[in-house]
Amino acid sequence: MTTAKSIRKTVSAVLARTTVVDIHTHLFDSALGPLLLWGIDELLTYHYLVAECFRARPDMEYPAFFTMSKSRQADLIWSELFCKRSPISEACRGVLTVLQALGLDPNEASLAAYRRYFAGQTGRGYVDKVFKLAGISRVYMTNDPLNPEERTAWEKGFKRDPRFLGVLRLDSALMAWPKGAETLKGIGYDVDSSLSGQTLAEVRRYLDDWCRRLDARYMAISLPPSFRYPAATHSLTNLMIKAVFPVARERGIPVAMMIGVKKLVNPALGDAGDSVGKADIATLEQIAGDFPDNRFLATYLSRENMHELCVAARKFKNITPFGCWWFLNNPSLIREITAMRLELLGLSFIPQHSDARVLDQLIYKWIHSRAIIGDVLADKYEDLIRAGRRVTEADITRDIRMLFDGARLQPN
Ligand code: RAT
Ligand code: ZN
Repeated sequence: MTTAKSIRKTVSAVLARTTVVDIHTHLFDSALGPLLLWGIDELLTYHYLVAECFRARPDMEYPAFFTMSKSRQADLIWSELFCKRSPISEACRGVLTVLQALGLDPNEASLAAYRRYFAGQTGRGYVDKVFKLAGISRVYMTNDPLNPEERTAWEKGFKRDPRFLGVLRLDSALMAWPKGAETLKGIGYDVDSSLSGQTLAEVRRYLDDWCRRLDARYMAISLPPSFRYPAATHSLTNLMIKAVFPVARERGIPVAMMIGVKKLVNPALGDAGDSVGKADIATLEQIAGDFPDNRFLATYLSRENMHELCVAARKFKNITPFGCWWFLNNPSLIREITAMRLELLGLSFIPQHSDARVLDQLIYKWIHSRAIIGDVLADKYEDLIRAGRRVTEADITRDIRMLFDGARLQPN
């Protein structure tokens, strides 16, 4: 039996040997070739670090950066954020953790040694290594059939790596309707800019076809803070309730809604130019209540919404909160959000996803998150022991599996 004294050690040992399922990444099966990013240049040009580079170099014009080659950008970011000052931010610290875990010295003045190391790695072998270091068994991709490169690869077909699960991402098709209608038309769906019965039926056919082709385990969309339901005059709301939810229900898969992103508040920053806004939790509550046969994975970008999400999940069993998304994926906030969820929801949520865009990021995102989540869990077990409850290693193993095995994403 575990005592309050040894609990921290036990929790971290159990966490270290439990592999996790990462339910939201932007990674790809290595059979999809160049779509899977990895290596030092990709790590350093992660959009989180691009934004930070402009903090260090406010004198630099945006185009001056974006017209540089990727390796020049990486050199600049290394010099500005890692050499001229201490790499304190979470995104910077992440790069150090990756280098250290790979056995590299994170104190190099230039990137030459790192580039030599990564040049010696090969696709599938490197995936094995990273999964092992990150303690991961499976990752969910973010698949967009409207990306021509991706669509061509799926249409051609390839032998899938069972560790990379498909997720149909909806943003490009549905967000800026009727913009997506043009593209859907171009790939054989008879839609027009209206939301007539015929168009909705064709959107459903698109979703169904591509869920089947990808073997999609859920459908996902990122939504602005202004997203509202009921507001059936809004085309996005209509597409969600009349196309996405019915298809998800028929297929027995969840819909992931990632809410609160204000796209391109600074367009000059590209991927790094999005911001956060507070959304209206009543929308999710009403959706969960009106569509009780659908399952919803939900995360928000604003800290305040994350508290409201816990309350909403207590009211609606078809809501599963997941992850600490993007600007919330920082140690102080992960700690706060995880504690709050354990207190309000017990073990009925998915504590974290990596959002990795670069394979190697899995290493740091999971090393960092495991440490914090382990700490918070240990606090909670200590509280149980203080209240006279016995806690065994087997209990802890069962609970941690429950949090990280992705069972809530299994099809109905
Ligand atoms: O965290 C990020 O990298 C964001 O740019 C987004 O990818 C976000 O996670 C999303 O999936 O929309
Ligand atoms: Zn993402």
